[in-house]
Amino acid sequence: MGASSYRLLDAANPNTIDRFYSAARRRSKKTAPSWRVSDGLSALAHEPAKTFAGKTKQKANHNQAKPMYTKQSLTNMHIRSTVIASFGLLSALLAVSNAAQAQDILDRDAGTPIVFQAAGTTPESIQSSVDAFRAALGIPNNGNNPGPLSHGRREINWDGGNPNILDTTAPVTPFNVFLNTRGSQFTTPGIGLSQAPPSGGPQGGLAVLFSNPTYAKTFRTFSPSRLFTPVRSNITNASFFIPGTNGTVPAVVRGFGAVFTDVDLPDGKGPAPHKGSTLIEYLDKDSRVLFTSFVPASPGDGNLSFFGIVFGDARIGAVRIQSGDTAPGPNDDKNHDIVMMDDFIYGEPQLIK
Ligand SMILES: [Ca+2]
Ligand SMILES: [Ca+2]
Repeated sequence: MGASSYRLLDAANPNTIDRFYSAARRRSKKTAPSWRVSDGLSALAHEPAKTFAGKTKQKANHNQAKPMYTKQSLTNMHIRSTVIASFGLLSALLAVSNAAQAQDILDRDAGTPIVFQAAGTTPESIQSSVDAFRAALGIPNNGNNPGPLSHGRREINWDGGNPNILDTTAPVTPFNVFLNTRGSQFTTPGIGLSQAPPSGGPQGGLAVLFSNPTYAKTFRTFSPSRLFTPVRSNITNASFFIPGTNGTVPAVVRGFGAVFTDVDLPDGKGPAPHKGSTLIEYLDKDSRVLFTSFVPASPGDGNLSFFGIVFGDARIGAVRIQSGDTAPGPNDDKNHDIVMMDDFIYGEPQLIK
């Protein structure tokens, strides 16, 4: 695919977009067809790009953009403490929605995961939470080593091992770049998944991929210099395999966490429960929902969020992520919370018993 095919949302080429999109949908496979879809998810998954109306983003609660959890609170935090814990209005609203969900979906046989979450204006705002999550998953980072391995974790930062790599990769699904080396496969009901810097590089980054120059400032990386995103969808599915088997041996992991940029909702306003825009759903090997949570928000451009959970044993077979309430393309404004993803961190894939 050439660079021109990145310009998928270019309104000047609707026929090309539709043809590409149709072909992509015929190719795409769902890894867990029995996923229980939360309100509105399916409707959002294929939301078409809208025109860029140039609306001014509502800078809600700029001053509230700060870490939602202290380092201390991250230690031994589990579902029920997350439900109970509240540090200010944002956390209180999150807790309310978490409480309702936890009551509804928590599988009593699934164990109680430790929850790690943070949000704020800078990478430092979430760093301690990410590091605590890494430690809980295990040491070492197993890199590209073949499995099965008994300990450690895997990480993907989308950066190609070098912050100077600024290429925008063509959207593809399934995304198999790390299938053999790190035991994870990603799919989307959209056209595909791409790695890109917010702007710049040979293909222009997200600003060109989505034909929206405002994206250069809307998003920021946690690990320089690239982010990860579905194209023509806000849904990313992850499944796991034993590294070194090229996807032939399915696996389960103890935990999974992801970094997000520019999660604006919930913004602390409005009646509770106030729905978030960004959601992670964890499923077992039989596609039963183990746990679901919104990702904490930090309103304002380019802020960062992290959410991850760790179970006592490897029982997560798949993860479904809704990043933002709308597929990328429109301006990030009061009507659209556009969100990009950065680092994925997960437990060492284990054989399914
Ligand atoms: Ca990165
Ligand atoms: Ca946003």
